[in-house]
Amino acid sequence: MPERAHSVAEVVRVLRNATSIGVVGHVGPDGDALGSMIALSLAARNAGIEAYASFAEPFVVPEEMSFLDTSTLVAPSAFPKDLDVAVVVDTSVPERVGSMVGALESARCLVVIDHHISDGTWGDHLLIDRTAAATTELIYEILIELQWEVTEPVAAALYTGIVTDTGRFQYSSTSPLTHTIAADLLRRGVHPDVVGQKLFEEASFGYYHVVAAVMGRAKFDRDHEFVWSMLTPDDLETAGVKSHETDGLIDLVRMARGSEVACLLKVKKQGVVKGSLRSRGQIDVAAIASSFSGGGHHNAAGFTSTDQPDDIIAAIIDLLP
Ligand SMILES: [Mn+2]
Repeated sequence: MPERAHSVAEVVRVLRNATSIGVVGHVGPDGDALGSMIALSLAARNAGIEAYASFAEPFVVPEEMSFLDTSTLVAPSAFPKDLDVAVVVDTSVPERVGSMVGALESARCLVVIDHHISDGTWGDHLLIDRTAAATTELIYEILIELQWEVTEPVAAALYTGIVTDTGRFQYSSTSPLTHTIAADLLRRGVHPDVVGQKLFEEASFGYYHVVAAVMGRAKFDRDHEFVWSMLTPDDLETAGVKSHETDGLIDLVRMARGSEVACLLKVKKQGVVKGSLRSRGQIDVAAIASSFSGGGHHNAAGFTSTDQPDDIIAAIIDLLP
């Protein structure tokens, strides 16, 4: 597949003529998904177009992103059907938008904007750019082309996508363009210190106990340069912490010097296990994730499994050199 399927120009043409727009991100939206939804819908509404954003249940905006302008956000049940243009952001597969599929497919036309590896078969118009560090980089490019105003709230949403998906401008996906876009967003009023504090420097006190439990359980297989740990439903319950507050845990698990690959297994109540994988660059963890029907990028990927945690870890170690 080419690095960029279809063009910004094609998406711009569709959006320019839209009479109503609904933007949907993947379930459990991260900063990039939520930032993309908010930025595009808000800029469209400011441009005089009827516009909404939503995502499937659980419909909860993560606390650390609650500083964003959520005025275009509606509950999934209130998301309009038969929109002129529906836009899927930060994923390109129907399975990742959960219950929103029906509403999206009832739109006159479906646009998909994403930066993940994909077969790119869903939607009428696709913009899939694997070189983009964040979907909000693509949204930024589209808004500039459309000449829809990038106000401070729009800029803050775009910046949130970039700063979270690049690990604060650190992952290998970070490009000169990433910084150029970020620079323009600062010029438009984004305060990186304020956004950074909200996104990265606040947690509930209960989170300390979750960190202690997960880090205390970590194992380091030095032969395979593989470090891993597990989060249990009990950890969350005891500490009174919600699952979405634990997105940063993998960044602690992967710190061990001498580790090449890290894995965090989050065991859910129904015996479902969500796995996060990270690589320092030698190993393609997207390939490992795909053996569990998951996906992602070379250095960061994820999957869902109903196997026992020990069996999952054994299967991963089998795939390591
Ligand atoms: Mn993303």
